[in-house]
Amino acid sequence: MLKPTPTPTRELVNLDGVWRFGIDSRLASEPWTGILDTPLEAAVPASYNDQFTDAEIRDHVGWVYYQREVRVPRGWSEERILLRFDAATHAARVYVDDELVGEHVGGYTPFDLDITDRVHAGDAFRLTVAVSGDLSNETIPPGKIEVGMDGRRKQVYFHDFFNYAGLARSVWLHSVPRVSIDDVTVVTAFEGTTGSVEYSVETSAPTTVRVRLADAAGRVVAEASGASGVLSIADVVLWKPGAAYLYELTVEAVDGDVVVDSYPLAVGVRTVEVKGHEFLINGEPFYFTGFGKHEDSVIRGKGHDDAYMVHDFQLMEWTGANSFRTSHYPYAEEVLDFADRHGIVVIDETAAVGLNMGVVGGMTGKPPFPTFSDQYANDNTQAAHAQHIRELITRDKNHPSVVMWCIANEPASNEDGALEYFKPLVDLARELDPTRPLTYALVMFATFQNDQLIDLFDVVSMNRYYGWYIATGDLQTAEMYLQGDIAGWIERTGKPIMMTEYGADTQPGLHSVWDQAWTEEYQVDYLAMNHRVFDRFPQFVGEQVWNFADFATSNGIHRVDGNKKGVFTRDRKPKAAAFALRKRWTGLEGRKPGTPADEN
Ligand code: BDP
Repeated sequence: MLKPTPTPTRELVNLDGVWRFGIDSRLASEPWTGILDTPLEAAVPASYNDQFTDAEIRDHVGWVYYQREVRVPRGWSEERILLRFDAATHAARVYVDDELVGEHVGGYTPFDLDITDRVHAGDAFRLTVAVSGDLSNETIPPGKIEVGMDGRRKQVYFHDFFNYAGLARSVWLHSVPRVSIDDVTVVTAFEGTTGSVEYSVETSAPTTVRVRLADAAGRVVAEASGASGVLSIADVVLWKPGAAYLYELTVEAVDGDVVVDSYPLAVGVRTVEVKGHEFLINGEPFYFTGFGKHEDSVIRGKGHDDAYMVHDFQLMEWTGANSFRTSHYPYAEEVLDFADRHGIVVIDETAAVGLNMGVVGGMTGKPPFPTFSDQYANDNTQAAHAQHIRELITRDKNHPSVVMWCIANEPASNEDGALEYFKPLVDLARELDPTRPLTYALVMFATFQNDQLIDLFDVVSMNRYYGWYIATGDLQTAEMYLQGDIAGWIERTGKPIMMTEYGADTQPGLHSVWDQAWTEEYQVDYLAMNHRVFDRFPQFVGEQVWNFADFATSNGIHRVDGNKKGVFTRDRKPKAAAFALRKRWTGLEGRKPGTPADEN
């Protein structure tokens, strides 16, 4: 699905701002049939939960309603008119005046609704959006609604970040021509100094398609006509980690001499490949440094914010990070565009987090009932997961920054049924995108002895907390565990291995000369221990610390004002570990990880 972009043939109106807001329990039965009877207003884009002081709103189970008036530009009478929601977490029903015009399930992928037949150019309409943050065992991510002793419904979930809900990304009204470009796919490669861009274009009706590729200075370097083909670029400049270079592909649908639709796509020419135990970008071994992140900030929750985005990328660059994982859901498209432009490498993860009943069993990893069963991850869950993968890959397939899909975070890959659940999903992902490697982030209790999934995937991504949840405060023992664990995976798989999570909760300002959990020194020493071990294995292809910044979680006695494993605080102040990572990742001290000794 193409991101709405202004072009000579397309226009858009941004609908962000302050909307009328109400929760279902306080509204009349059909809130969309008139002006919402509510004293509340909520900002968009932002999760609604922390905007109010009211606990009933923060922890609301059920639907909330957003409403505003929208005026259709008067010049749009010949156009198709669409509403675009960059995200509605986790489900939405959309009403134009009194009518339901569409629904969407899945909180982190966009959707378009064609409302051409319901609105008129120049006129205003009432837009009402019902959004639900509810999670069940058949949603991605999964959850469960429990009813308490007082009859209150409560959302329970099996992931470690606050279940923020609402309109956390932008909303648009946009125009698309009657005959339009509906999708564009590019696959890039190079041979010596010649690059290639294989493209294919889908249009809403048969029409002539032509494409032209311009370099960063705007010079046209290749042209072609036809809905699919291969463009060749002499003296290609590759998109590289840390050295982004983008061409612009202009796709046009033409009728005789008239351009009926035009759409621009940024294209980075690069290849990605897994070979033996190496992860290759442009044929060269790549070593990931960086973080698992969250879309999370005070007040706006998961609301996208350009200023936070710019600052987060600045901090990543400052620490020497070359990559991050979109843990644990697809991030706003603006984030991927930014990564494309700045040469930051992305592991793009689905929202499939919590497919693991073992987490309920705590450190024993013993599920109260099987994860892959009618009770929990069943056929409907799998169908929702499949649909989510479709929407993710359709949205993000053209981003050069995205080098790998992560299909799930910490699924119960040690349990029976995992293979049957995941095999069709892996097949689907490979069919949708045969070019990128696949991975899943491996939970601690899925070991090289009991994991049932790794053969389906290309890269071993380990989430490991030796020295934190296991061998707490005992880095010597932790080091032995970690060493044995990595060695076991190498022996079993021969695939590239990386650490997608390792971290220690840290309260800034807490200090100790001992190996004392929660202190800034312990976080530094914990990371140093991990790095010592990683550096012993040439098969190791990367390290992404958990987490970039502290973030909000649900209540729990093991969480103090959220998860504190951030290298930065929630308001992005560095803890001591940030300086330690900067030294390692920028090579200020010794050699940068992943660089052969003779390059130092
Ligand atoms: C891992 C999860 C991550 C948690 C982290 C932690 O993947 O979402 O936040 O543990 O416990 O299991 O900090």
